[in-house]
Order: sequence, then C-alpha cells, then structure tokens
Amino acid sequence: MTDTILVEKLDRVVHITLNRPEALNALNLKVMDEVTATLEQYDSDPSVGCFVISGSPKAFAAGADIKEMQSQSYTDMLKANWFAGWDKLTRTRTPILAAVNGYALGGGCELAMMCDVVYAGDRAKFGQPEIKLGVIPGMGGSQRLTKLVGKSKAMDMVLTGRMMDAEEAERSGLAARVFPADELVGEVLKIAAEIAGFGKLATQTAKEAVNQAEEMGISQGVLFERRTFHALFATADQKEGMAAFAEKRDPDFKGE
Ligand code: CO8
Repeated sequence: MTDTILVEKLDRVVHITLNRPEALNALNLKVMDEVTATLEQYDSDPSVGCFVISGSPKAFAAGADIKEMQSQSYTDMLKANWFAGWDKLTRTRTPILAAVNGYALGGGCELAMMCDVVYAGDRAKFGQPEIKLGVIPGMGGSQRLTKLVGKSKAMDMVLTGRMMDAEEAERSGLAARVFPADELVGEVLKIAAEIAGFGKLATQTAKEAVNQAEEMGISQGVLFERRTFHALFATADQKEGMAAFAEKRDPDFKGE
C-alpha cells in the first residue's frame, strides 16, 4: 500500500509513478521511503529486470518538498540525515530508467540523475533552482550534474537557477534521448522491456561496470571491466547467448 506513488508490474518491468499531483510531485520523506522500499522489494526478484520512474505530464518532480523542509533547523537536518535514504536508490543493482516529462527541478532533477538513464519528453524542463531559496542542491546535483554536463554548464545552472529545455539536456549529455511528450512513457517502457529481456546478471554487471567509470581511473576501470567480463563466462546466460547467436535463434536468458 503506497500513498505517494503508483506501482505497476508489467511483465519484467516495475513502473513507479510519482503521484502527488497537488504538489507537482514534490519529494517529501514519504516519497523517498516509498520509492526506495519498492526498489528494494523488487531488486533481487528474478522476475524483474528493469525499473522505470516517471511523474505526471506537468512534473516529473518540482523539487524536494519546500514546505516540509521550511521550518527545519540545521540540527534537525543533521539528526535526520535528511534525504540520505535516497542513497538506497543508488545501491539498486537492477537498471532504473527515468522518464521525465515537465518539470524536473532541484531534487527532481537530482532524482532523475540518480537513475541510470534519463529520457526526456520534448517539453521537459531541468533545473537546480535552490539558489533562489537561499540553499544549494542537496541530493547530489552539484556532483552528478557536473559529471554529466561539465563544470561550466553546471555552474551556470547552479548559480543562476535557470531551466534547461529537453533539447539542451540531450545536447549536453544530461538526457540520453528525447521523445514527444505524450509518447515518452510508452517509449521508455518499451526500452525497459528490452533491457529486462536480457540476462539480469549481464545487465547488473554492465551497470556496475559503467558506474565504475565515475569512481576509478582508466586503467583500474578497464581492469574492473575485463575481470567482470571474464566472470560472466561462469554464467549459463553467456553459454545461451553465444549458442543462440551461432544457431541463428533468439536467446532464452534465465538470469543464471
Ligand atoms: N515543494 C512543495 N510544494 C511545491 C513545490 C515544492 N518543491 N513545487 C510546487 N509546489 C506546489 C505549490 O506550492 C502549489 O501548491 P498550492 O496549490 O497549494 O499553492 C502546487 O505545487 C502547484 O505549484 P504552482 O502553483 O507553483 O505551479 P506553477 O505551474 O505556477 O509553477 C513551478 C510551477 C515553476 C515548478 C513552481 O511550482 C516552482 O517554482 N516550484 C518550486 C521549484 C523549486 O524551487 N524546486 C527546488 C526545491 S529545493 C530542492 O529541491 C532541494 C533538494 C535537495 C534537498 C536535500 C536535503 C538534504
């Protein structure tokens, strides 16, 4: 039972829809708890191969819930370790796709960037407007945006609080692809189904390898990739995938 999100399992894909329309899907603590509990519930389920997180046509999420944070003191924030629970999302091993329509501002943009791939509707607006509230990004925006779009554009976004449209987001590396707004969720669910159809051991390993590029230097990263590539030769899915290619048939991956 969830209050702030809708959860739908479509074959091997779990689709989480942020659902606080009265607040443009502002992220309060309950949203964080419900999203991360849902991810944890399905992450190790062999029948689930990909997650999709979306919002509404007007807003993916218009930020952290300003009204919930407004009266908090420094000590309150520190004691609660406010929003540290989102780290659980980044520990999810199954790929997570963000389908962003409308506003992805502040924590909304940061949530999208925590996902593995960002797909945007053509009317999406991304921004880190915290500076206008007297604060700065607090869910990783200063770090992830800088890695995605580079220092100069990240500074421009964080210091002015301006919004970036979908075309600029794709051009600068924040969004992987742009779709017409009303087709976005359907297209992303199709991509998720394709990913979920591959062997889960391989997709999880691919996600780990790409994420290592953020953490390691090139020689360590390439070694990590090579060793995990070697390790996949211990799986039945590698035997199946290569046999299917040689036999000119579709593979039947079991995630083993
Ligand atoms: N928090 C709470 N309520 C919100 C938020 C929000 N972030 N955004 C919108 N709402 C509410 C509005 O208050 C309004 O409620 P009501 O009808 O009760 O007045 C309702 O949603 C609809 O919003 P608007 O009437 O403002 O809709 P508009 O179409 O006129 O404007 C905007 C849309 C431009 C998106 C506008 O709502 C806006 O500017 N929202 C705030 C955007 C923002 O500043 N986001 C950043 C928030 S701070 C943040 O995310 C920090 C993240 C890190 C925290 C980490 C802590 C450790």
